[in-house]
Amino acid sequence: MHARIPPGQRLAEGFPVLDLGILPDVPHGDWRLLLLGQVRQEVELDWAQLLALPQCTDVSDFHCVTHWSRLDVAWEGVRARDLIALAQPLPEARFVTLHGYDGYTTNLPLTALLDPEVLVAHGVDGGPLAPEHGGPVRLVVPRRYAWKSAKWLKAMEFHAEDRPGYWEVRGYHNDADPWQEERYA
Ligand SMILES: Nc1nc2c(c(=O)[nH]1)N[C@H]1C(S)=C(S)[C@@H](COP(=O)(O)O)O[C@H]1N2
Ligand SMILES: [Mo]
Repeated sequence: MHARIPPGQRLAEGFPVLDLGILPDVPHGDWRLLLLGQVRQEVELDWAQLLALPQCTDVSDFHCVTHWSRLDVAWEGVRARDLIALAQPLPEARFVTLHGYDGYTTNLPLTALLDPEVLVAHGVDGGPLAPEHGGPVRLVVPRRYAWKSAKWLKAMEFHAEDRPGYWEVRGYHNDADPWQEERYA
């Protein structure tokens, strides 16, 4: 039998909020997403342009490194890979820094973001994404601990080299696979 919850995790009550404690005020009309760095085509996308792209829903589990998990979260948004295709990363662009409007950053290999489960999400569980959960728009990376799922997504920056993000420079594991318990480096 397969365990449903990764080692060291327990089910959360409700949907906890975890972040640096800075709640950026990003009205939908002011929200922009930039794709920049090692790309053929820099992209700047607004709310209407995001909604005009193919939308999808993906149900996945959400695992925070502080030991809570939330199962069967239905995220709604655009596949990250569809956005990345617009920017056409250069062959040397193997890593991505995700930037939030609160100044937060986290890093992932480009290949991790091309997984069809990875969404640039604006909805959750049938409603809009609340500001405290990263609204108007956040990243969702189901196969990694939740600190890789940048809230208030502002930019995706493509690099040749890996650049550790906010928690990664403070001792968190670079890869963050919950099933391997990759919590701290
Ligand atoms: N921009 C931004 N994104 C962030 C964070 C943050 O502080 N700022 N915290 C991360 C952490 S540690 C977790 S566990 C999840 C929590 O998401 P939630 O508040 O929607 O549960 O957001 C992640 N994304
Ligand atoms: Mo977290």
